[in-house]
Amino acid sequence: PIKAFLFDLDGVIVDTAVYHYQAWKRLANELGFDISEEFNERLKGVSRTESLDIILAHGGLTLPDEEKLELASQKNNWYLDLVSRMTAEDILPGVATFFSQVRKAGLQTALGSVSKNAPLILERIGMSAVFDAVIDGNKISKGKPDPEVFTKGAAELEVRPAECVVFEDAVAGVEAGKRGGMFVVGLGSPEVLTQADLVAPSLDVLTVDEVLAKANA
Ligand code: B16
Ligand code: MG
Repeated sequence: PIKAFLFDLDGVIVDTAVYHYQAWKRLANELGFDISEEFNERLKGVSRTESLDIILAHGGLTLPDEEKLELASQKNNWYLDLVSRMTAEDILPGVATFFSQVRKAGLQTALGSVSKNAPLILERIGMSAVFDAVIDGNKISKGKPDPEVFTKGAAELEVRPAECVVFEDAVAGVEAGKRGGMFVVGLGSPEVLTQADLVAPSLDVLTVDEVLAKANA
């Protein structure tokens, strides 16, 4: 039976995906090209350095590592500027209700984010003490679609992968959960999140009972 729920951060708990997109777009524009929202899907759940590599390849640019470090830190500064203005009001609709159901059901929770800024974001939105385990970009060596971020979460909670449900909005994150041997709830569109076991537009339209019924079936 399912014992734990593992949550992605960006796009599941808060909509920082929009901030990442704005900051990357600004960087691309300064480098003389543009990125679209559709292209941005490829960056979701992917680490900062890998995202930059994907963007530079898209713009047909090859740059020395030194310069790449500088660009990545420039992007992060713009991103942090947006994050610093976040409050609990930025928590996505349905998250609070869903978490109270999670607690009532006696399930354990972990955060599974490849973002190095995850602890800061949790603090901004007042959710630092909500998760039983927090796995973020500072604790892992491989980003999504590698399952590391979720298998580490399961290990820290002392549950088996088959006892976990992953909640993800990104193609790479859904793949990570599946490769980790977990039941994956995709939050977004079924045409994009084709590998997910169950897809809903957001946590707002899901109940814990409904998820448990499907994951335990
Ligand atoms: P940072 P998640 C991911 O977070 C984002 O989806 C992805 O767009 C971002 O590049 C990555 O974190 C790294 O973030 O630059 O803050 O370390 O979806 O795994 O919560
Ligand atoms: Mg995400």
